[in-house]
Amino acid sequence: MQQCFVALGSNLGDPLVQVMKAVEALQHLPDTRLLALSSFYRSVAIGPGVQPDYINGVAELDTGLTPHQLLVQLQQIEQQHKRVRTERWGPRTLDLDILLFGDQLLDEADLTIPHPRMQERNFVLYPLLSLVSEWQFPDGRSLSDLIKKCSDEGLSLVDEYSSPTIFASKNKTSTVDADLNTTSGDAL
Ligand code: A4P
Ligand code: MG
Repeated sequence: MQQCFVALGSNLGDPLVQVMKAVEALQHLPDTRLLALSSFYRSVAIGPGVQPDYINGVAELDTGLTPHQLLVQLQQIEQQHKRVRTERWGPRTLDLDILLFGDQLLDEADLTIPHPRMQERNFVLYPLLSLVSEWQFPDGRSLSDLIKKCSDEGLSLVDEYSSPTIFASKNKTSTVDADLNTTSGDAL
């Protein structure tokens, strides 16, 4: 099993509902447990034109899938949310990106890990920091160093999800089902 982190983002439809439905779908991935959910942030969109704000967060998983198997599963969840791919960085109902997969480094046509743009994005780094106080990247940089250089401008915490939610411990064998409407901030 590998510890991995998946970024969730949405800025079309009802973004908070979309990401919470995606969290439910993550709980049903094969050979995978949802360990924790970060604080969630509203963030100003980076991309072309005028776009609605995003809702962004990070999920921590424990998975027996390979990185490519996980990517296929995440793309299926995106499709179930009627994601239409138009222009790069265009608005989307749901975006699920693999940020980190254990200490693996991948640079393939369809999959780069760590996610190539995560180190400069406040809407990724701040939610991640709510889950892990420190992380060493393969290039030697640390999460705490990156955060020091990364402004939180354009980010605001979502009230209902301002603290991380713990679903299961890495050492347990079964997943605890948490009620997403009531667990914000409550460790199980
Ligand atoms: N791909 C390669 N590596 C990965 C990975 N680690 N995880 C490939 C997931 N996919 C990965 O992705 C394009 C291709 O990237 C996939 O087919 C996969 O094989 P996509 O989801 O179809 O397209 P995209 O997300 O528009 O492209 P890209 O370049 O991944 O965009 P980013 O960098 O994810 O940026 N602003 C705010 N505030 N919040 C956001 O969440 N997100 C984006 C998307 C732009 N602006 C944003 C946000
Ligand atoms: Mg993506």
